[in-house]
Amino acid sequence: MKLKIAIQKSGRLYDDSVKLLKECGIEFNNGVNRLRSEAINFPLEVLFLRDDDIPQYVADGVADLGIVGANVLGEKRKAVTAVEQLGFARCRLSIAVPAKDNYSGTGWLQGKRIATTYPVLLKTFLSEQGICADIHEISGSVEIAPGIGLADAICDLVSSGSTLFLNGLQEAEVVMRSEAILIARPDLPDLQQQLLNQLLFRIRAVKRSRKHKYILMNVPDEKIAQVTQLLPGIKSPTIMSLVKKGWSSLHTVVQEDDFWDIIENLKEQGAEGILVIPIEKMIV
Ligand code: PRT
Ligand code: ZN
Repeated sequence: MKLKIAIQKSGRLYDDSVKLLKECGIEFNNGVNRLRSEAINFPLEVLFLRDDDIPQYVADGVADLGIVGANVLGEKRKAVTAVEQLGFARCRLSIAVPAKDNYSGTGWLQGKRIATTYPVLLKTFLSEQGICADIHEISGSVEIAPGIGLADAICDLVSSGSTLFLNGLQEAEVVMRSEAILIARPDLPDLQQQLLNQLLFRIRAVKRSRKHKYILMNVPDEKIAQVTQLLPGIKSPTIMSLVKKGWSSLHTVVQEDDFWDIIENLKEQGAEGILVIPIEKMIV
């Protein structure tokens, strides 16, 4: 009895999908041109597929699980369960119009030709907005469509925005926000469900650890109360006396985002020798 998980064969999801499984302690070979690989130390088989095919394979039960962008899942509309957001491959599906045009709101799109590889998501968005437009489905290089006179606007994925900029386009509307998600077939048998639970436990420990850092600092004894107050959400840090009299070492776990906000205040309160250390797994 094992779980089969489909991940992208190559592309933007590949590296982070492999990294996540490996950080979950799962060892497998992922050499080029492999179609499948058996994990050595977990009952898991990894199938390498095109991302567009993953929802169908999971819906058909050929794979039990899959990792895809929420955008692909939204477009394909297959009968699968979204299990967990994975926090990588973040992007948005956006409508973009020529930068020189004076975009004035969704009314601008009325009657326009919009090129996209996401006709289903675009159609839903436009009808929610009460806009009637002409959707041109194309299979790639969407960003050049307005420049060659194929369309007035496009609907495509954006992350940094530089592709739009280089093609003289401006982002006009966000149709959906996306990130990689773990999907499962809906009728997962009990034993596979148990394996999925084990895998999820590990995935959540990895996700949590990515957001947190272990920090250590030396603090004058009389400042321990003030410094502790600055550390958000921490009730009881570990405090150990240093050999140097009147000083202690304070250890705690903080969310990295919070940490950067308070570092100056910590230093003002006399904290010294601040070390920030990555956490490999975090189990609560
Ligand atoms: O071969 P296969 O079909 O498996 O791969 P693919 O070519 O269809 O997909 P791939 O590898 O390009 O993307 C896989 C997934 O990564 C997408 O479905 C999204 O969920 C996610 N993702 C995240 C992105 C981007 N960011 C992204 N920026 N996918 C594509 N892009 C493209 C976008 O289409 C545009 O051409 O990058 C360009 C814009 O990027 P910026 O940074 O210039 O804005
Ligand atoms: Zn694809």
